[in-house]
Amino acid sequence: MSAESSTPRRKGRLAARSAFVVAAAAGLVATAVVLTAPANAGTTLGASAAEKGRYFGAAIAAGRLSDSTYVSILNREFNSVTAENEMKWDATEPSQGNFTFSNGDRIANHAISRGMKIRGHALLWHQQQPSWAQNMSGSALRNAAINHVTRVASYYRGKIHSWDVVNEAFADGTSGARRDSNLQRTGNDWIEAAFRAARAADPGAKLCYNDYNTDGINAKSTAIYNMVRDFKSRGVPIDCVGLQSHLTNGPPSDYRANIQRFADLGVDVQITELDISGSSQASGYASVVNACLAVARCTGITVWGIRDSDSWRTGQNPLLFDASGNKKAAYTSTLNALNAGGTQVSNPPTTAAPVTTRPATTSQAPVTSANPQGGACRVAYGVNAWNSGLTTEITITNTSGTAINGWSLVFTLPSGQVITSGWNASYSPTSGQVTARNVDYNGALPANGSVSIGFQATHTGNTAKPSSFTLNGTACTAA
Ligand code: 9MR
Repeated sequence: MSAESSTPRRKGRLAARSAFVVAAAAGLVATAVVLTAPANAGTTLGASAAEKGRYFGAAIAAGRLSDSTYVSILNREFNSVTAENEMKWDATEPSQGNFTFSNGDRIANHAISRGMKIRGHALLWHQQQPSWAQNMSGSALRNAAINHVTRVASYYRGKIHSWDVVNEAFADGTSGARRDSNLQRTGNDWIEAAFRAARAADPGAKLCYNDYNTDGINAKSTAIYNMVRDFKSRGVPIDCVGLQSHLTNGPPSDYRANIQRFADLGVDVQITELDISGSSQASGYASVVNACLAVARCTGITVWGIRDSDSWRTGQNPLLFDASGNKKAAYTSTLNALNAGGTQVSNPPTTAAPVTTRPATTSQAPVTSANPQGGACRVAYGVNAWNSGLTTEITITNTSGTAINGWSLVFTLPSGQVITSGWNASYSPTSGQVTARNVDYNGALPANGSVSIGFQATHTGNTAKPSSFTLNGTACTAA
């Protein structure tokens, strides 16, 4: 696959790091922790990380969920998962506008049934685009990309702890420039447009920028640092930075300092794709854990696979379990470092919003508004606009005091806006005064219940929000 072709970019850069001595500290600190921890704390990666207010996850493949050795390690050791490939663009939208979530759902359902967090990976990336998107450019591609972000994040709304909204958008080397790609050629603002669309679609998910060769302080990580600082200063929603950490022997000596400088910008840091080849692998894993535990905002670590035989780095044996599922020395050093090091996170990572079978339709937090008593419904809406298009997310709350079965929301679309696609409702007509009707799975709206719907539209310069909402004929208040 294409990513493997770039493997050498990650190799040979990192010299062997000095060995770590963790055993003595492990003995001292673990004793104190056991006093307040659950009975099995410290005996698995997930339980030990949880003692420190963090998660310990693995990238998993839906196709391996029928492998009993694999699943037993997964269920025993990890409290977070990332879909290694199943939530990527090519997997979830194989033809334009047709979304397939079956393999992503296999992973999500497994995680949910076991109480594991889910890292969503990845909404936009120059690789693993479906062929139809590879062949697009300009505003058509921008519209398709934002629609993709909106639809996938909306589908998984409430289930995802953190999304990699944009993956690997910066160039290697010393330029500090954006990577050239079809997405980048749609305009430099494509990353912030993606983050805004993701926030509108799933306000409860942490939104991450994720990249490799950014583990130390270098031109590439500094370019990302500058982007995050700019986003924070302009209110572009970003919550976390993912350091992939595909390493040889161990992390760079300024790994912790790099994590800390991102944390100091007010974002979480997550180690998102950890694997380590080389003869210092075991101490390298301990170094990564120690660095993460030393920074309160480093909220979790994900290894990129379970057994060496599951790794994309074929033949390098970079993971914590051997091909038979046995714990390696790297496993032991990782667990010891988790048990020994670091401090409890004072601001524990946000847990995902409550899970629902159709997350966009039920169990939404009530929407606040200036006048919540003022009508039979209230609506909250957000518009994310770019040069020629926009997405609107509308949350409708039934404030009538009684349950509604079957609803129609009528609103006025600003002139020039034309709806091109929508979700969680049917829209007719596509301009002017529009009626959005419930679809088969979300017609029941209990008293104080909420439903979120949305649409994508083209515009000719007027990006105002829709107005004059009525629900089943009664005016709504708008927040
Ligand atoms: O591990 C993934 C492998 O199975 C896929 O073939 C490959 C496709 O490009 O992507 C691998 O995962 C990559 C991740 O999505 C992003 N960072 C680099 C990872 C390794 O290439």
